[in-house]
Amino acid sequence: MKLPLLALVCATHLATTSASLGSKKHVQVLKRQATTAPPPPKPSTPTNVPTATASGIPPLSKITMGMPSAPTPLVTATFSAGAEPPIKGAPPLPSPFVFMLNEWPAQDRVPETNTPEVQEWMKELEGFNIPNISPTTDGSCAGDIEAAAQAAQRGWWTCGGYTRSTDIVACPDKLTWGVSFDDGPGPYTQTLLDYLKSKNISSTFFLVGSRVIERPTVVIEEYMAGHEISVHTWSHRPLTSLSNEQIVAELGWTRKAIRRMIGVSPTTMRPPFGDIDDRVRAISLAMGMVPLLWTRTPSGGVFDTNDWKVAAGEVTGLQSFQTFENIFNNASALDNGFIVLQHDVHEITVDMAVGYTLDAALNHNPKFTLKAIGQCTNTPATDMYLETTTNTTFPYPNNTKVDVDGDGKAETAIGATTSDAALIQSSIFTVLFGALMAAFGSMI
Ligand SMILES: *[C@@H]1O[C@H](CO)[C@@H](O)[C@H](O)[C@H]1NC(C)=O
Ligand SMILES: *[C@@H]1O[C@H](CO)[C@@H](O)[C@H](O)[C@H]1NC(C)=O
Ligand SMILES: *[C@@H]1O[C@H](CO)[C@@H](O)[C@H](O)[C@H]1NC(C)=O
Ligand SMILES: CC(=O)N[C@H]1CO[C@H](CO)[C@@H](O)[C@@H]1O
Ligand SMILES: [Zn+2]
Repeated sequence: MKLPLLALVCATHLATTSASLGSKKHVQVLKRQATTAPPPPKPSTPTNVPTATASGIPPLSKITMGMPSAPTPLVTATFSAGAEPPIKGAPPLPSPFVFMLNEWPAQDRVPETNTPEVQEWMKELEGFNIPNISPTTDGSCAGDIEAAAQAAQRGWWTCGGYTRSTDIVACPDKLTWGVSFDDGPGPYTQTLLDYLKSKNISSTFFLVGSRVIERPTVVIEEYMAGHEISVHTWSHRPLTSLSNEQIVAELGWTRKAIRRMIGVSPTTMRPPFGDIDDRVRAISLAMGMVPLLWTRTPSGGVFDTNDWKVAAGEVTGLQSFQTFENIFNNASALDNGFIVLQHDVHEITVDMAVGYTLDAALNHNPKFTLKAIGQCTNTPATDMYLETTTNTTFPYPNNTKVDVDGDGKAETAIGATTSDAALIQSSIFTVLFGALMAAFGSMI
């Protein structure tokens, strides 16, 4: 359906423009970080400064862009082809991956869409009502005022925090943290895996296809250690800015790369920057991938640890740690659990997690339970992959339609009664976090 143009920019959009600028900055920072000098450190006043418990991690005050690198960690576990994965019914591990240049799209670029693979994956959209929503200019509110004005109808998360009943945005149980790491595998992911193992913590890993083909053994170790594997696109672009074919290509190639390494295809995905709308949702769901976001408030507040801003030289390690503490404080007051954005692609963000933030979470009072997102949402491990799921509604089956265009009229039984209520505006977060994100905003 064609969306009507709105003359007025809704209040929610105005309130959240600064948050979207944050994610826009993220895009730019990722591109220029190799050449740009860090700005002078901003003042910070952390309440308590911990010392790292893990060995080899610098003091928090030294964790900042440009810090000296530690040696790249060595692989600590190897798994042979044919090894049995920890997921019931999963196929044995595939043969070792051999990279062939002509078998994969160029890294970190939106894959070409005129390829047989993408044309094949496009067939997965048949029978689905993919809303006719125009791509946004660049995935930011400020970059596309017209799209921002339609954010509510588009169900655009970036620009107002709009979610639908099919999105997973929190863990249901109070004081439960759904742990996840994005953008890897990176050169220091191994350090994180060793730490998670030593503390018996499971995480969800949102993998970038361009990284998957670089570090297949790390992907295998993540999976074999019982962590959850999810799709985080091929080139990490804001998906709302891409065409249907490009979104299919981004998801399809990443799913294919993951399956090549571990033999299974994730039933979940996380859009880069959280940039999702009803068109992106519909395509993801049609391809059998349920969107997993992170906890966010309609006033623009996000449970974003800012760890990526440390790697980009925008905030210090101390400031990011303070952000964590604030998230923990506020999460403690929630009636449900929470999902926080963290990254494992940079050495700095791994140091933050391994040296400080995971420890702070484990020692938190009141006590937090740390689980991977599938675990915290009581999703059986087998449901996390297409090859092993026995659930007829997760991911949503091909002939099931949900209210993907967000006009309040669900096209199917699933979501028919819940789609309207699913707007985060009407969720409990509204009341709880009304004032919170103003505080976050001023820190960034
Ligand atoms: C989805 O359903 C349509 C129409 O029933 C069908 O043409 C298409 O092949 C199905 N796709 C998958 C992946 O099953
Ligand atoms: C590790 O955690 C799982 C729950 O995630 C629990 O069942 C198991 O007993 C724990 N193992 C150890 C050694 O603590
Ligand atoms: C299947 O997944 C849905 C979530 O979509 C969940 O509510 C339901 O309990 C699951 N069913 C089984 C049998 O695990
Ligand atoms: C209830 C609670 O813990 N509120 C905290 C949320 O985080 C802000 C900082 O962003 C603190 O000032 C509040 O105390
Ligand atoms: Zn990301």
